[in-house]
Amino acid sequence: MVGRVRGGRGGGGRGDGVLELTEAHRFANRPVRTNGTLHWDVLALYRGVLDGLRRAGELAGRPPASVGIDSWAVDYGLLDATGALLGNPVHYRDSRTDGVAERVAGVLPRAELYAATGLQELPFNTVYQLTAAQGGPALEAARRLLLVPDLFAYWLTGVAGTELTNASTTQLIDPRTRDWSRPVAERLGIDLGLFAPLRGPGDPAGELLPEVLAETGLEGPVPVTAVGSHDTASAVVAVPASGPRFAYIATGTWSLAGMELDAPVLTEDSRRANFTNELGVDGTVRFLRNVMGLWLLQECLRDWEAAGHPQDLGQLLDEAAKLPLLRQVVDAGDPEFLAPGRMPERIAAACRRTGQPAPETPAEYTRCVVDSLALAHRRAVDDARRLSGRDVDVVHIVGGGAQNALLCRMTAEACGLPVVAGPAEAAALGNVLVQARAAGAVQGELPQLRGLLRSTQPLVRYDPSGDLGPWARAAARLRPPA
Ligand code: LFR
Repeated sequence: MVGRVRGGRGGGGRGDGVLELTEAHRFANRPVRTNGTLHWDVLALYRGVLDGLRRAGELAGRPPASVGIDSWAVDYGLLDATGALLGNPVHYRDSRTDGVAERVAGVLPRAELYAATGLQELPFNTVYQLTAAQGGPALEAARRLLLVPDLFAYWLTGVAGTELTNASTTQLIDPRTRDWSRPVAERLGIDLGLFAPLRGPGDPAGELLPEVLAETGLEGPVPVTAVGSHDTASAVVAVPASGPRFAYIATGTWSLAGMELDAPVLTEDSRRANFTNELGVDGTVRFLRNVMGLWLLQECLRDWEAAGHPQDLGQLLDEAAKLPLLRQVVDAGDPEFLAPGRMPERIAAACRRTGQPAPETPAEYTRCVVDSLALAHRRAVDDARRLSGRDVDVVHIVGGGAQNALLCRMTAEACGLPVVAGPAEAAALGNVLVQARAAGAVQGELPQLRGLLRSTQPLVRYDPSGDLGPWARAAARLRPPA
């Protein structure tokens, strides 16, 4: 993405600012399974980054004023003493972490781990991945561990750092001090010396190396800026909220649903509700729950295509919109849907297990996924309000799902709150805004940056009808009263 940003008069957000994104290059991210392990093809992705930089320079007719990188969280590459990559990073959806959280709980009880790190238990948290890798040759040989966006930044600049918002997803950061939790690392035998020094969004992260300039045809110096390198942290920057009483849902492959807080919530209630306290830009906390997201539908589409029945997503959503509401729902927060493969079959089995008819047609599956996501959004928003003690007047949906009108409408219905949808490219916009601010092109705190979003980005509002009964009844199907 190439961003052009200029703040409005007096610090941005007054309606006369400029914020434009141009897609210079888009590339596929196709995981590869070898020898029974699911990997990220990071060199292919890095190739995509280099091609994107070249294209961005060509489009703009000059080198970028700054480059910033964000990606998904938790995963990492290991480097040896010479800086060479030790094998392809393992995908968080790989089964190597099956049962590991349980083992870790035997060493460090869940309540203690949560009180120290505030992270929801997801099987793929970096701590569990490192525990699974312990004793293996790669970790033995490793001298450096770089989270995925930091790995790309290292290849671009030769400078190794650990960006804080993404570091907070490792389960090794104390969200109160916003620094490493040494006691947790010690108890779990994790060497914090593997991590490069922490840096925060807006910090300088080096300059493009001569070899990168040569490869991309750019003229240096080109600075690289640390952003909210966790894509969700960048997406939350781009939530166009006008006041503090909002919830957000960053939808895409995942739905990350929750609230922005000033301080973490580390209570037992919050742990049991599986709420996370990831760190956000400008000292904020992203208090949210991971919901499976449009992955459920993406995997169904893959399955139908592999079976020789490719489907058109737009058409499926149109048909699904005409089907009856909430005929069947599954628990979209359930880790049973995490791994790839056979998604329609797994959804059908989950329906039958909860005494509901299995969907039959692709449109019925689509309806089931959308309703299930809306129901999970409702639960996450309600839980976030209850656990944080803060009220909510509006739900913002950002990310790719903001373009899915059925999902936005159903989320408004399920939550009984207005939904404001957009921007769809939230992570890219949040990334660019943090860079622009570091470069002095815009000024202000998150409210000013969000003002600039409101005055420049198209947003769509969905108002609820107020009939919450069907949603409460559908929720009870998944969680019958004890
Ligand atoms: C979204 C995301 C989520 C994280 C998951 C795995 O892209 O970054 O926030 O929990 O991917 O890294």
